[in-house]
Amino acid sequence: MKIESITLREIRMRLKAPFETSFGVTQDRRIVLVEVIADGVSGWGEVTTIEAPSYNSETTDTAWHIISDFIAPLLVGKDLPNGTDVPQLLAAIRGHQMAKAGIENAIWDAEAQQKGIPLATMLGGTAAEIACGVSLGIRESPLALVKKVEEELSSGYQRIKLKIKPGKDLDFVAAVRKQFPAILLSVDANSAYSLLDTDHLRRFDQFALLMIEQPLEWDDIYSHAQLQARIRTAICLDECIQNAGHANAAIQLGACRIINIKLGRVGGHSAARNVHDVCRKHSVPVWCGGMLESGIGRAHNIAMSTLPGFALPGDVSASQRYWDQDIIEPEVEVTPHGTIRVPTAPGLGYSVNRDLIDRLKVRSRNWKAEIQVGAE
Ligand code: OSB
Ligand code: MG
Repeated sequence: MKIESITLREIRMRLKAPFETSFGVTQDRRIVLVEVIADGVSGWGEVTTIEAPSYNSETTDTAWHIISDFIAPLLVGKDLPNGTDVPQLLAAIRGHQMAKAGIENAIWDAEAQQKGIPLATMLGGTAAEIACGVSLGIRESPLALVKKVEEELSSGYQRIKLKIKPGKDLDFVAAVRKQFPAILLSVDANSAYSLLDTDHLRRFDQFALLMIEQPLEWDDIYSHAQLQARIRTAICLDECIQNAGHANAAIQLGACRIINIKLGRVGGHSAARNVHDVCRKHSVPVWCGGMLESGIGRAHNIAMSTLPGFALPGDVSASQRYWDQDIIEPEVEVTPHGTIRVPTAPGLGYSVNRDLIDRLKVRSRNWKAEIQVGAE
């Protein structure tokens, strides 16, 4: 597969409603899309950074910089046997997994289209539909949160995740659990607590939660092992797991019982599959996390979620929960029983709405392979 051209486009998309986590409020997304043309076929990827370095260390602008100044010049014109070769080529670039994933995933899409098979199949996925949950931002009151949960449950979602932060936690979870005693319920703290809060965090044990996601520091696996030994609720790691080695360390240390896999956070489909395989070997269930993606990132998440270790409902939900109009067609829809049917067309299996992308675009940059002219 010859990488003939790479195009970066930054688009702006406004979420239907602000999304509040322990690290801040997001409404206006700045999303970098990657289009790779390989052997005449166009593949798409999304860089899943948020705008500020408050989830991990990457941002929309760091990804633009790393792809522009290092990744695109390195890859354009290269002839790669397949997408699995990309991590090796990019190994000299430390970190910046989300930037790398945007590119690698676009190459996977192009390759699957060339082979005429769905990306899910090429990754080794088997599921024809995937189970969906929702991630709900922090609300002003427990009552407002209960109403929102009710609405999502009536749309069919199989698991509800509540964002929490100190001061907006136990009362909110208690109200939801009281109203819905039997649902699959989890919480996500995005690193808002420390080990000094162990007694406080133990109080979540009373709610029979499926998991508590990333309660402690974003890069501290060891503290999570100490916490997991002291609470009953299963810890799920998100931010801490940036590669398969981290997943292995976390499992060996007893730092978590569940792992959330995000394509961007671990650096693309190859790395995600490695994390998945480590977890599966140790019978640790995984699920697909979300980063408020546009349809392109969402479509990659759907393909990845078809792997057999994805045993729990993910944060992959309908386009309409986020956007007035998504950039893929058809938009991602959720069935009344809370699943997404995996598309069967080659590659990502959705078509990309180029006109809409053009309208949402605020900057773009292109690299083309030098055309070989005949021998002198
Ligand atoms: O921690 O899972 C997270 C959004 C932005 C940054 C981090 C997270 C999230 C979400 C949203 O939970 C999941 C989604 O609906 O895309
Ligand atoms: Mg999370």
